[in-house]
Amino acid sequence: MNRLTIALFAALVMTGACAHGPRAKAPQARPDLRLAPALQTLVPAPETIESAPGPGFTIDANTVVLATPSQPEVLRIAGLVAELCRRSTGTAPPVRAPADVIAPGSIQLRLVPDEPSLGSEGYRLAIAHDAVTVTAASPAGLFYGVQTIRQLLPYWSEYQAVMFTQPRTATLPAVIIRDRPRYPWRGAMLDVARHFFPVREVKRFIDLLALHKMNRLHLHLADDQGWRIEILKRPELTVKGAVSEVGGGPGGFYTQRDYADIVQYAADRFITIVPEIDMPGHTNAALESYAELNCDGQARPVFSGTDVGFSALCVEKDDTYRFIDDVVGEISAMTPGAYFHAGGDEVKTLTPEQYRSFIERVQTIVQAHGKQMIGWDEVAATPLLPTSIVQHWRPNAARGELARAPHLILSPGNRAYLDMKYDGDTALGLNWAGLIPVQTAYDWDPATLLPEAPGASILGVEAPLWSETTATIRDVEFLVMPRLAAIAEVGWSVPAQHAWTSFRVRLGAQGPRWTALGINFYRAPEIPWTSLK
Ligand code: TNX
Repeated sequence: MNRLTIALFAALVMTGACAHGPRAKAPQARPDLRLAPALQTLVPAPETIESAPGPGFTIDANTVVLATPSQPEVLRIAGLVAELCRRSTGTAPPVRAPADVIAPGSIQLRLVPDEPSLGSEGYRLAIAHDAVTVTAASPAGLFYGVQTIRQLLPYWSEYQAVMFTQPRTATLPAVIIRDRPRYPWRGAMLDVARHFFPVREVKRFIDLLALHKMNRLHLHLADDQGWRIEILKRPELTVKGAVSEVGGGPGGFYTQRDYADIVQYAADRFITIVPEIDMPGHTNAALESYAELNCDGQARPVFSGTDVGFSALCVEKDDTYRFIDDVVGEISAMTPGAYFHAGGDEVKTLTPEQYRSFIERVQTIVQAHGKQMIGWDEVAATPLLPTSIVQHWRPNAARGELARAPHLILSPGNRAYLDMKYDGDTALGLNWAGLIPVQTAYDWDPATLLPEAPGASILGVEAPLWSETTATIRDVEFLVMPRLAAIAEVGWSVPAQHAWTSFRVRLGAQGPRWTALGINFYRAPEIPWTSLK
């Protein structure tokens, strides 16, 4: 078998080294050019790909999908495979129970819980002439294997209502892929407070994460401009606190039913929702709704600007902690994931002592409701429980404090902030952390970003989208894509596969797929976008 890495192959394609690059090093193994389409369509890059002999697997009218009927999750994922086949060829293959011998023409999903080498999210995808097998130790691993198959299928498999005049066939290349994520935390954040996004738009955002094997969606559910989640014990939050947004638009909020719908949609794609209620600052919407949360007992007026740092809950009052207990309690009860994000950023009106004792109290409340507390990197100044997580965002945050954090999520503002402009001409977005062209979002290593922090403390990466300048999901998509794909690869792919020359080609190959999905992505001029045929 001819083994090679994506990085090697793409570097060869880019430089033309194979044929005529005088300064190019001789390749170790001769690349098998039949692999080109497979290698160039996968983002994030898998751990290893081996070319397999033979012509690949053709999906046609005889194809069947095999899944064990007693495993409902596997059966559900088999349904996704059948749907992808239908969109690729016009014919949906039946889903059947596997027999003892692998039937020719089958795509089989195999759950092998005692296969330790695959890890809890890894998979093995073997594509041969007569069969395709996805093997994983968990349903999540099978799902990621299916996302890989999806990126190997023609772009038109992203159109939902395909109707071909003649049934087509689609051929998957003969390969063996072994793949698993580098980090367990591969997330994005959507700020639904500065501008509100209805449930169907949040689902669209979730779809982008799923396509890139990301597994956390952090929802920034409250800020100065709006409170976005129904709390039954505190109804004024959504009566008074939800009716505005940046620029004075109507705002909005998720009912608890809406939230459950989002949680389920995400869970179906192996994505954990991480709810955030930012406190003690960024709380004007709460201070509008309940006068007793203010030290002077006066409710605050609605705010639809973009300043930060002016609002704070009254940290000396018991009312405040009763309020926090109600909010954390209801949200935690609705959230199956292990985390509650308590914000903690940009507090300019409290003393360091007030801030520290507030965070310690909140941490205890979060723990009492069975969750791990996450806080923005300002919370690293507070003694934290061993379960607590610090989300690094300020490029100049105190390194010593971060090194002591029990766990870290990396969202460096100058790399991972999806709301920064691409370049000086970008109309949307901010620039306080600098301009972030695609290569800047891509070319960094979580393992060396904070040299003082122990490697084991790093859970992974998260890309936040703050929505001061994005009023619709179309605006969000423009800032997020393609940089979300860059951060996804930083979080998923092993360092040996990390290479800009490879990534930009594979990214360019997403153009037709993203177009078919209707994504309003930024056509970064440095990316060789494949045109739609
Ligand atoms: C800083 S990042 C903030 C947000 C803003 C963002 C804009 C963080 C923890 N706080 O309040 O929306 O910058 O980029």
